Amino acid sequence: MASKRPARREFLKSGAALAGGLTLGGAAPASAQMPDSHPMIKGDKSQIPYGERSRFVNSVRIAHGGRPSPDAFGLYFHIAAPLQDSVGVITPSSLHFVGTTRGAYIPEIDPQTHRLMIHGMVDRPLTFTMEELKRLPSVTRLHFMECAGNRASRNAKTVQESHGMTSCAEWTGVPLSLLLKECGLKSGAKWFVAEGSEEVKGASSMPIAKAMDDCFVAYGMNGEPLRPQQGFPLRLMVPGFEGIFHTKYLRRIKVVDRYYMNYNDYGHLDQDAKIAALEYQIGPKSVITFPSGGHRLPGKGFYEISGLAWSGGGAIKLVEVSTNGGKTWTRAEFKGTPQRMAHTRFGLMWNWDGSETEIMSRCVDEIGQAQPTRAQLAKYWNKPFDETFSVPGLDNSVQPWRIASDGSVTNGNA
Ligand SMILES: Nc1nc2c(c(=O)[nH]1)N[C@H]1C(S)=C(S)[C@@H](COP(=O)(O)O)O[C@H]1N2
Ligand SMILES: [Mo]
Repeated sequence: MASKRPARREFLKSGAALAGGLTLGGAAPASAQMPDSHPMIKGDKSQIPYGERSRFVNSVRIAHGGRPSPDAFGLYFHIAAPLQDSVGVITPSSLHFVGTTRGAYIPEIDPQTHRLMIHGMVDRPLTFTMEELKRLPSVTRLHFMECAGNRASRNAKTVQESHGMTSCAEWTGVPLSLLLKECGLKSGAKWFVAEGSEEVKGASSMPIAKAMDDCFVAYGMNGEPLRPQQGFPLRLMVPGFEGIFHTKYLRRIKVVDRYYMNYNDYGHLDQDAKIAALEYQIGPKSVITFPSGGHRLPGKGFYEISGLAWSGGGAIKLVEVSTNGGKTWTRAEFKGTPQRMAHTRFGLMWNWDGSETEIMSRCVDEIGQAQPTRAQLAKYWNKPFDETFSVPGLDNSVQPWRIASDGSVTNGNA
């Protein structure tokens, strides 16, 4: 493993910088020129109650996996976030990915009438109004969420198509442990199940230990109430666990003594114990978001490679980037302090010499789990590593991006 920390001075000396500046090749900035002034945005007064982004910014979500969304029945399925345009670690609420279990729709819920019931193996079954929940001590945390289908693939053309089913937001709510203590857990209470308010509802059984550790019922997202697509007025947060556990429109939590099979278990959890065990906690994963599939580098010279890393196992400890197809790896720089079970932004200064190459990232989390390559995963699953290979269960493999000499970027797995 050839890993070294890039020394800034060394980097600048190595020819990336000339005459005190970074070499930007064909895209070099002009010398000092007075920038234009501009008229006001038309209809700007309408933005007083609620602001909108500039009409020059047009990054949007897309239907995931080629499935039309909404479909012929008007139902919404999975929608992917535009990671290729992302900066920092917070996904704006309007661009957060959307995961809906088969045939789900967005229920319109009046928070005044919404209730959360906690029952089952508890001493005092309780029902909370939203007002009551908001009076309780809260937590505010940055957490990623990721759907099971999110993965490096041969077919994806962009990082939005391959990895757009993950997002990261700041969530606010009440610790589930506090609510469960209020109800009083009976001895023998080992699992819990959560139920949403639409017609297709419910998450698979989750261990009580997770509930008492870091689950919370969230009513806030990115500084405002949850958006309807994210579960307004209340959702369950199960940090680091697969997206499907984060029950939206949360109305009921039942404490039970054994694993309960419910709707989500059929056709989702695998019969194979080896696969099923891996369905809970998201493995360490990283992906380069710039440059990535569909981007085009205007010419050789300096670029900051930028990407995201996350793990259900805790905070990201290390991200390494290779700019030569995996031959050597360099430690990337963190932008800000990595948070537990949250997206971490990384960057690496890179001077592209204009020749064809492949770039990729890999990461390690705080408990030492390392992100595998596809070849390593094929070996783990004892499958031939060829065009037919797909990862059973969750797939956290390395995503390579191929850079052609004309600067165009394509999927290295294709
Ligand atoms: N009530 C309810 N909760 C749900 C779902 C759903 O369809 N209904 N989808 C689940 C799935 S599969 C995922 S990946 C996450 C996605 O959360 P998001 O739409 O806020 O990104 O919500 C989960 N919680
Ligand atoms: Mo999902």
